Parts: sequence; C-alpha cells; structure tokens
Amino acid sequence: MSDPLDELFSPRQLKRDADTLAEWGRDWTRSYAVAPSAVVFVESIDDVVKLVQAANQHDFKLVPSGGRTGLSGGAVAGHGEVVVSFDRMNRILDFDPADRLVTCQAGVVTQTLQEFAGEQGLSYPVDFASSGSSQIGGNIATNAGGIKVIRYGLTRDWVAGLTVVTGNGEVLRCNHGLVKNATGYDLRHLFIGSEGTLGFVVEAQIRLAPAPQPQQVMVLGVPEFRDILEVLRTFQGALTLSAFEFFSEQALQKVLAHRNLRRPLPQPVPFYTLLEFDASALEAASEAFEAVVEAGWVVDGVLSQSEAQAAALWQLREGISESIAGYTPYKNDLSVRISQMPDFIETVDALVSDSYPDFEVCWYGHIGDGNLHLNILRPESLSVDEFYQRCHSISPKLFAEVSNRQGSISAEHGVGLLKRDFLGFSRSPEELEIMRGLKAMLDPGQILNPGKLLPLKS
Ligand code: 2HG
Ligand code: ZN
Repeated sequence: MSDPLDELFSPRQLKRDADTLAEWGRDWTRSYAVAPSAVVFVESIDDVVKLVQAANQHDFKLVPSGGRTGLSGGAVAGHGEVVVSFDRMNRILDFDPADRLVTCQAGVVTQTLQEFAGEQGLSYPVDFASSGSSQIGGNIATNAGGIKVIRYGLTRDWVAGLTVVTGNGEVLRCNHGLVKNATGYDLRHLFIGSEGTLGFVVEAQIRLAPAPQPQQVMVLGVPEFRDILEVLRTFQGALTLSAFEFFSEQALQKVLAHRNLRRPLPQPVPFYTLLEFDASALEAASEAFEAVVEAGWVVDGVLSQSEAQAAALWQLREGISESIAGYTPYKNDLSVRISQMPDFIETVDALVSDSYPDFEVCWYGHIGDGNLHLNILRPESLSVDEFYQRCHSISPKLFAEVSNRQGSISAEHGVGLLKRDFLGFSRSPEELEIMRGLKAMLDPGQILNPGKLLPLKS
C-alpha cells in the first residue's frame, strides 16, 4: 500500500533521508531519542490542513517544528511521528502602519521580524539569544519570554490575531488584530503557550511598538545573592528598566572560556547584574548606582561607552546557554513572585549544594521577572542518562519548594517532555482535567504533538 504522504506531497516537500530526519526531528535538547518517520516542509495553510486530515484518517502523529531552539523537548519526534516544518512558511504577508500590525507566516524568524519592524521605524521588542533562528510560530506556541519582559512583556502580549489549524483540521482565525474585543472566550490565548498540542499556529498578526530610545548597559558586581533584589528595587525606584538580568561568576567563567570576551570588572565577584535602560535616564541610573554602592550591595560596576561595548556586555549574559551546551546541562527554568524571591533563592541554594555536592551549578536568568535559570552541569564521568536520572530524582524536592510558593516549574521554556511529569507541581488536578478536556475537544484523534505537555495518565 502506498504511503498517503507520497500522494499528498512531492519529494520537494517530503523528506525521509537520515540527515533530515535527525536534524528536523529535534530541538536544542540532546537527551531524547530522535526517530521521526518523515519531515514535511509545508508551504501553505492548505498543506497543514491536508496533513492534519491525513493524520486523522491514517492514524499517524504530527510534531510541529519551528526554529528548533526549544529547551524542553517540545519539538522532539521520538516515536515515528511526521515532523511538520514551517521553515518554508516564512513570509511577511502584510503590514498596516495605521494599526502597526504585521501579518506573518509561522516560519518567520524572530530577527527577520525585528529587522522588518526597524525598517518601518518601529520595533518588535520580544528578544532572546536565539532570535536569529527561533520562529514566530514556535515563540507563540511556547509564549516565549526572554530578556525584555520586565518592560515589554511576553510574546502573548504582542499577538493581536492568530490563525491556527486544530487537530480536527479546522482553520480558526482569532481576534483579527483587534485591540478591543469583548465577545467572550479569547481562544487566541488558549493556543498561545499550548506547545502545538491543541492546534498548529500557521499565521499571526503581531503588534509593533514604537522604536526604542538609545539604550545604555551597566554591569554591576554583587557579592551576595540576596542583595541582587535590593539592587533591583533601588534601580526600579529610580528609573524604568528595559532589562534586569543576573549571572554567577561560575556562569561568567564558562562564557569567557567559550568566547573571546573580556571580564566586565577587574576582579571576580560572586554575582553580576546586567541592567539596560534608556540613555536619557543615565543621571537617575548614576544616582541609583551610588546608592547601591553606599549600601554595600554592589562593589564595582561598568557602564557601556559605545554600542559595541553594550553588545559585548550583553554577550556575557546571552552567551551562557550556548557556552555550557557541551555539558548537556540539566535545565531548570523556575519562577516565583519577586516578593518570594529572597527566601526562595536561599532555600534553593541550600538544596542544590546539599543535593549536588559533586556537580557544578550555573545560576543566571531574568531575575527582574522572578525567573531563575538553574543549570546543573554534567560531570564527564557520568553518562547523560545517569546524570539526568540523578537530577530527576532531586527535582521533586526542588519543585515542592516552587509549589509551596505557588511558583512555576517552567517560567518560559515550556513543558515539552522535560517538565511534563512534574506539571502537577504547578497546575492543580482540576486544571489538568480541564486541559485534558480541551485536548480531547480540539484534537480528538490525539495526533498533535502527542506525549508532550500533559502528564500521561497512570
Ligand atoms: C536564556 O535566558 C535562555 O539564556 C536559556 O532562556 C536559558 O540555558 C538556559 O537555561
Ligand atoms: Zn531565559
């Protein structure tokens, strides 16, 4: 019997060679087996509809694939699924200056959208280290956050309209770019962050922001972890921050070893914060700097003197993830409310030192949003499986601390496979039941990204 895919797609769109399967069958994670049966490079909404209908009819499963920069295994195809790549749906379809709305296909790369916005004298302010390869559809499917959330919010906040293909093969067009629309359930937000389990994002209307003023970057040395929050409070009381990031000396050492960069300060300090703000707020920032030094929270600091220096300082923070990738780190992406942060940091710090005395730990993240990235590095002596098992066995203790504070076990990286079995630490049984009900309604054949996000029923 011939394969239905061969009838629907030409060899130009349908690939089954080993290299393509290996490359498009995974995201940035490296700890899951990858075994898709085919990759289809869709070129239109109709292609996606055809594929979904065929999957329902012939009972095969689909895994959506964007820029493949995910960190939770949400785009891994490990069980013979067909990968649906949006690489060729990469056109900007329309721009309306009066509405400041740009209509994009799902495969538009984030940086392309940012550059397009710049050409219109506007900006797309959601930004992260993977902007050069991540795609807008994937960003929406995971409600991606990044480095400017403190000022500009998450991907969700910029999606004014959304077109999705559900697991039933229906095309839904949600919200149509409206600012005000009080006509009941906003289905757009149901799909944002659903990780391709309810529908595939095929097009989006994205709202653009005014172009930012010139920015200035400051890196400060903070000896004590808990004082980072005092520094945040002081600066936030004095000016509007565009970013407030932090990283540990341990994390800095990894970037310096990996890239040709200079230390930000002459002497190592246990922690660093990176702040970005409008250059026009420099005076207020300088006063805040004096105040944090006087209080003893900060021992030294550097202010960017040029755009090139600002970019080099940003690399110290944005380059961390890539520079530790070779350690196949075990990633935690946690958030609690800022008010809970001091006590949370202290508890997690103690737990980590107790649980992983023989592992190297890198702290960094978007602490201004209450979001910590806690990466445990694999010692060479352990296989990836052994290492992950050990880390997994500690996770319940760590997540219980998150849960006690009503925090999130995945602040911005999504659930995918990595956090699926721990979702109950952040979502109640009632919520999980409603989520399952939504899945059953929008994807009754369970063909969309199976095994992701929702914990399997025991
Ligand atoms: C970042 O903030 C990314 O650099 C990656 O979200 C975080 O590597 C990580 O854990
Ligand atoms: Zn991050």
